[in-house]
Amino acid sequence: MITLHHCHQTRSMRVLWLLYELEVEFNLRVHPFDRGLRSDEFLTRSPAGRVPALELDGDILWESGAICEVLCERFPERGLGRIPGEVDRPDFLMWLHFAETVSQHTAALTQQHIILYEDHMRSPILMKLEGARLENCYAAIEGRLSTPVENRDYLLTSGFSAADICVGQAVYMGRHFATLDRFPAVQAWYERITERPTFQRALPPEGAELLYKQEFYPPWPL
Ligand SMILES: N[C@@H](CCC(=O)N[C@@H](CS)C(=O)NCC(=O)O)C(=O)O
Repeated sequence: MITLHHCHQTRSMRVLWLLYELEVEFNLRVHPFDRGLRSDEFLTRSPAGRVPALELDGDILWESGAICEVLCERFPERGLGRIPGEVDRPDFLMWLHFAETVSQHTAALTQQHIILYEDHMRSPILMKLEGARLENCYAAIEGRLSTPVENRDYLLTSGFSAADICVGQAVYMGRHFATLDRFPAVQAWYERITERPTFQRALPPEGAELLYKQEFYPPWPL
């Protein structure tokens, strides 16, 4: 049996989206994004108190990139991974894990804009820097998606994969702090992949407590 430990709008959403794409049965345990993640009970599942954590037939896994790789290998039928020997394997690993490069900047911005709720705690320099570094990541995706390859609709030449899920979800989080206005290829790709019903199912349900209460957090101070 599979159980995903999830907080809305966080990195665990990429595992949730992947599970929906894989069409496998699983239990979903939604946790509030709060100190409960540091409880003794939760730390037995994720030793640094982070989501995602995945229970998989008696094993416990954490780290979203590793979880996505394991799930793609465990359920190969939907073709969302690329196994060793496949031509796109190196690009698959590189792009799937690039999601974390994108997300580290979003995590820093989330801390600055949301977790640190008093102005004197915030750093305008850090916010500006992290916003620029997030946009550098968008530029890398833009470069990839603009590479002249026939039918370059997805990150991999061989088509949609878990790499699009991981990076797409990282962009979903990032868009709360940096828009895609200057990145037309990323914008078109983002719209394409988030139209999928599986992405829509991975969004927080109506009325759920959200991490991002605003759609966009403008650079601070204004
Ligand atoms: N590299 C890890 C990062 C996990 C992570 O930091 N998750 C965040 C949510 S996006 C979290 O659980 N934060 C809780 C906290 O820092 O207290 C992964 O990709 O799974």
